[in-house]
Amino acid sequence: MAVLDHISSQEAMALENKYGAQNYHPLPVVLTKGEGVFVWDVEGKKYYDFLSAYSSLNQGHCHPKIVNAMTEQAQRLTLTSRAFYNDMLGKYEKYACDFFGFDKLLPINSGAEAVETALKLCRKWAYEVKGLDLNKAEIIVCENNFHGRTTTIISFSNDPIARKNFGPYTDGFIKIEYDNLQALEDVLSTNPNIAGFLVEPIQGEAGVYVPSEGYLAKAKALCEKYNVLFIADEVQTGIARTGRLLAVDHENVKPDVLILGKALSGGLYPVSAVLANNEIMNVIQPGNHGSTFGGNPIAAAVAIAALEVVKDEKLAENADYLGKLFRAEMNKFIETSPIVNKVRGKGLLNAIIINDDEDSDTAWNICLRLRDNGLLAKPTHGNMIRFAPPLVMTEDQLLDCVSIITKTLKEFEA
Ligand code: IF1
Repeated sequence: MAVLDHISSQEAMALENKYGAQNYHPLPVVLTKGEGVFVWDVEGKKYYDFLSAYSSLNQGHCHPKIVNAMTEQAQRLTLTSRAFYNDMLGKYEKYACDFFGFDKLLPINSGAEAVETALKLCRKWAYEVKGLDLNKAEIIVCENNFHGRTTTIISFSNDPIARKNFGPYTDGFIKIEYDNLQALEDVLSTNPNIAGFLVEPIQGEAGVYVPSEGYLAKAKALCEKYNVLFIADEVQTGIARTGRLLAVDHENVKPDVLILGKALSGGLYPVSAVLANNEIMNVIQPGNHGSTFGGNPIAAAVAIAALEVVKDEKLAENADYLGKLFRAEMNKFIETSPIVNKVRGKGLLNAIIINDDEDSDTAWNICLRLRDNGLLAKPTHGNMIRFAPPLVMTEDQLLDCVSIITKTLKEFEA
């Protein structure tokens, strides 16, 4: 079998199952093509993508402007490493700094790497600027966080599947309840070694858990009071997903350290970044941190194009508008149906809570049926289904999706 020969869904899944490490449990559907809000499987069936690669494809699949930027750059210069300058990185850094309102950007690849970058930056700042005693710095994180899968990041996860048997774990993290300002102030006011507070503006993996209004702004104010860095992980919530450019923009919060990934490339390439102002970022000096591919010319070209699309196509405004419509339509349905308890979210990052046990397979079965009915979504934690379509969706398409979803849910009412 030549690599480019056409294969069936069954064959493709069998190959992954036999030759791939079994670190995922994908929904059984094999995709071969994507365009805008749609994907096609190898048998030619068309689906709405209602996951967007976990909010990476905010600009839609294969956005022509981003594809052009990528292919043009790929034919000119792909990688220099940071041993040399290249003519794209500085342009991108300036563009992104202006776009998000920071002095400096540190380019890296995956979301987890960007989180690691922020943690290192925070610790170094704590010793060199704040003046903590060496190796005493602690960073506050939240229960049920998801920040990636490196050894340090899973050290402060409380998901047993993500962390069990991967020890020993990295020290220096204190876990508090999410959306609990008192818990935050209790630690800040009693522990003088706190360097930073790492937080997701909306907890994605935890089931699109939106904190109380004012939580982020008040948490930021507490961080300021105790001279602690407010580190926002906007890997999933950023880049227009929640109806603002950043989810912290809903509360006019400016993080000290901003972490971006996923849709920073529009889903074409692993591109992530950490942004901060000079007072913080300047603690990083040559040799302290980096990556062979971080800041490569393709990543730079792709990220500029991806951000231009967000602005030119008013994706934040569209996500805001369609998100309100989606929740309103789902709430109408919930009033008439026992199968769904709740819809929650912001912009086009939403989840529905299925009326069944957390360890039931109802949500999984609903996702299989959604697939049969032409829409792809994935359960998060047993009884929840995350809905995060590309932000380039039209109102007609969204309403079409609502009817697929409600029709499918009705099939489970009995
Ligand atoms: C997987 C979840 C989403 C993230 C935040 C950092 C990262 C992520 C807030 C790391 C990644 C992904 C990874 C993906 C599943 C997914 C996910 F369900 F696990 F939580 F999106 F909701 N910060 N989230 O959400 O970024 O290193 O992956 O580029 O398959 O593990 P990464």
